[in-house]
Amino acid sequence: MNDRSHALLVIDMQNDFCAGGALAVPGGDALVPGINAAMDDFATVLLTQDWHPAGHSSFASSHPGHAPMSTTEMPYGPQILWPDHCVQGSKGAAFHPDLRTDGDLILRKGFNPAIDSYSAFFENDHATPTGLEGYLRSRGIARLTMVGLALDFCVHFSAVDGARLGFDVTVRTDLSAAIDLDGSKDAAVQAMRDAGVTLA
Ligand code: VGL
Ligand code: ZN
Repeated sequence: MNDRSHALLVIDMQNDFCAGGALAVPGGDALVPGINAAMDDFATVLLTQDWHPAGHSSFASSHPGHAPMSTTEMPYGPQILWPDHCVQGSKGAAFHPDLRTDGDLILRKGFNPAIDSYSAFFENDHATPTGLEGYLRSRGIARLTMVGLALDFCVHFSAVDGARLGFDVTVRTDLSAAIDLDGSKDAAVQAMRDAGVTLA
């Protein structure tokens, strides 16, 4: 493959989502060699990085009395409260040390203190754009293959938003892993299928 209109989007392959991290996704580390190899197949490689300020509103620690993995109501809808993770500049926010980071773009998201951002396209209000759509369109990219973490959160919402925006989206489920909170993996797979995402 060397189709310039087809990009690889590597989502949140960061220490906090890997073994020993604050929000470790089972099987996260094991994806690194396959993702590095997949980068050779694409003319354009983009990476995202979850990038929260300390005290972010998605952290349970910012909501006294709320346990990690509980859900609260935010002005933009329900929000799962996570353990503190991917704090800007921390080791946990850095990419996995073995991940290739020689891609064209690193897109940071989740830096707005008041709004979480699972999707690479929109914050969790589903309205505030990250700018990725414009970047892709201005570079003539129409097809996206997505890999990384977590299948049921950031990959899921990025894939659904990408498909809704008209991109041809494939998720490599062999190069992605799920947190799987209360059936979130099955629900994410269904939502991606319903949105027209190809699961490979
Ligand atoms: C993610 C939960 C919180 C992800 C990011 O990358 O899927 N999940 N922040
Ligand atoms: Zn996050």
